[in-house]
Amino acid sequence: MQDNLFKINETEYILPGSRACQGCGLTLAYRHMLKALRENTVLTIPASCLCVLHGLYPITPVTVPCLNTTFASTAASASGIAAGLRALNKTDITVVAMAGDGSTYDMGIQALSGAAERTTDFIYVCYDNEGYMNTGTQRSSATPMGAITTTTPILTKEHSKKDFVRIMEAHDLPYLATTSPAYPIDLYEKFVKAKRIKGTRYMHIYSPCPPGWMFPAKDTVRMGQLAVETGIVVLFEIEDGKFRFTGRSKTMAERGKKQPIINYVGKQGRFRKMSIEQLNRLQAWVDSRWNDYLRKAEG
Ligand SMILES: Cc1ncc(C[n+]2csc(CCOP(=O)(O)OP(=O)(O)O)c2C)c(N)n1
Ligand code: SF4
Repeated sequence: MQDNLFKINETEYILPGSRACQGCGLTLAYRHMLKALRENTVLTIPASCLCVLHGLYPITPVTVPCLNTTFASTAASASGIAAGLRALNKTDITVVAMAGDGSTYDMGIQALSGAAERTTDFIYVCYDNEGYMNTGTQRSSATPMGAITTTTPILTKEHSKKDFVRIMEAHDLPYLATTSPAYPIDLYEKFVKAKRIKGTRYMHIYSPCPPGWMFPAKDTVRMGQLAVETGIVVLFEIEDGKFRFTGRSKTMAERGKKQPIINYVGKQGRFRKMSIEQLNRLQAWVDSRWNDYLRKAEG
């Protein structure tokens, strides 16, 4: 993939006036995702920060049609839309189901897994802000070990983040990619590619969240960059079974270098009660995954 700022679609699909927080990583990613997918896109979303961003009918800053659904039925809802469009012989419309990590990792996994096994034709997007953020930062199975949430108020989260991307990898999808709003061109190009492919495509967006992760709103992009530079977030794509690093992660893999995880967790208030033992465990978790991906890239 070639970095080229000039080929990004100039049309805006989110107009000024969204109700998301200042510095929201999801909003930044969503803007570039819609630029890549363009007009002929129909969305289905459950309750979430994304739902709040969309606002209440008839006032919304988003210019593509969207169906609100329930958490557990997000992928089933997309399957229904895809079947309806097929019946109408409308083959040029991209169906997108988009949900947070709480909705995806915890509540929507069974409908998503079923649809993926049937290779239903839609793009599933999980924006991972590592908690139930819309309702005030409750713990999800995507919350990293050592983070404070409102449902882990005294002690930090003890268990490691569920590696949901690997669960989706096991479905042998035609296309799967991880992205970050801190690298918008990488994100844009992956969505352009996903749009062209048929079957179930899975896109993961790591979305820094200033209030939930407790960092200043101005630092969203830097936080996204640090996640990648420390290797806790890895940018890659798998197309027809072939794994490849992309963007900054590719450069890091080539140079054999990544930053220590303290450079990332030390900048977020949610990790302020993390013990040294947890920090070491998190570093070991990051190193182990990074080495697995290096092996995968070698083939
Ligand atoms: C069945 C049900 N339970 C609880 C809620 C309340 N609720 C609305 S949004 C939300 C959080 C969703 O978390 P996530 O999917 O991670 O998305 P985010 O809020 O982080 O965008 C919850 C619990 C609901 N709408 N429906
Ligand atoms: S809580 Fe986080 S994810 Fe939700 S709108 Fe605010 S910044 Fe975005």
